[in-house]
Amino acid sequence: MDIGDWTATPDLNDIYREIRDLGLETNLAELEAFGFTVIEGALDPETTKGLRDKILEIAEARMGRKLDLEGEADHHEIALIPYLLFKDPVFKKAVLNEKQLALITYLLGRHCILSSLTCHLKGEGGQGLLLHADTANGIPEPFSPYSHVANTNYALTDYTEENGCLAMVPGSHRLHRQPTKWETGLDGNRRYEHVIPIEVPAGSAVVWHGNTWHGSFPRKKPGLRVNLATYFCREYVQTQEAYRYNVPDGYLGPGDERLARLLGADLAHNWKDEGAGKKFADRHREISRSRTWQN
Ligand SMILES: O=C(O)CCC(=O)C(=O)O
Ligand SMILES: [Fe+2]
Repeated sequence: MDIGDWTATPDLNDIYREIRDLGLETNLAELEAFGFTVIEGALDPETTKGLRDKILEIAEARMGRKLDLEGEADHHEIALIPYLLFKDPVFKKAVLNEKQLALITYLLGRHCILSSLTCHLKGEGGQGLLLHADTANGIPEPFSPYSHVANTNYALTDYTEENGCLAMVPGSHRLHRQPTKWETGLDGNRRYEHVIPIEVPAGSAVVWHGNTWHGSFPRKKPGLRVNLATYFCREYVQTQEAYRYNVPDGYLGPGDERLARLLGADLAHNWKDEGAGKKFADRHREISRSRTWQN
């Protein structure tokens, strides 16, 4: 059917049309049905390599030693490499990648913001990252059917279970709760019976609803699994990383309106003596007019 300019779904009309134009309707159906979807080839090979090389360079500087992507034997389990956005222009490309951003916008509305941009750099060993929903940090159960947070996970090395890839529990976004301690395991006799490995080539983007149970498998061989977690939230959720008042001078240029919004430029709250300004009034008007959670 043609999507009209329907007054009941003002933002959804635009987001849906964009998703259709980008050829992502199947991804949208998967996201609704299973709580996650894979966009294969979301990144071209050059960007995938650029992101991976930069992350390794940053990780080496943090750890104070060389890392070996293929043969690394001394980095075990997972190290979080945080606050990547401002470290190189290539990270901006990942955040603004239009396919994943269209699905994130569907889940969180066009006023969503970037919460963090991190790598979970994984070497051999450990128990993996146990199953969890990202809807956390004080958001109470039962979770709402709509997302407060949502995630795009870029595979920057090939994902296989042995390599330590992402783990998902299909359909778990409908459970509206965190897994119990008996439902979090990935390995051996504690492995949760419904978990599946997301085995996809480097350059893929996996997008999921904040309620979906996921984690990542322990790596069973030397070398490194490199990801990029592009984590978004609604405007009322506190971001993990401090962007809003820390955008470097000159970082935003012409055409960067969406990025500015993702970094908190149009947040209405947190005023001082100037009081509630125009942004507050505009947002209030939009919210009272909206009929769907996609606004
Ligand atoms: O290790 C991974 O790729 C999963 C990371 C994760 O749970 C997240 O980014 O929310
Ligand atoms: Fe997570």
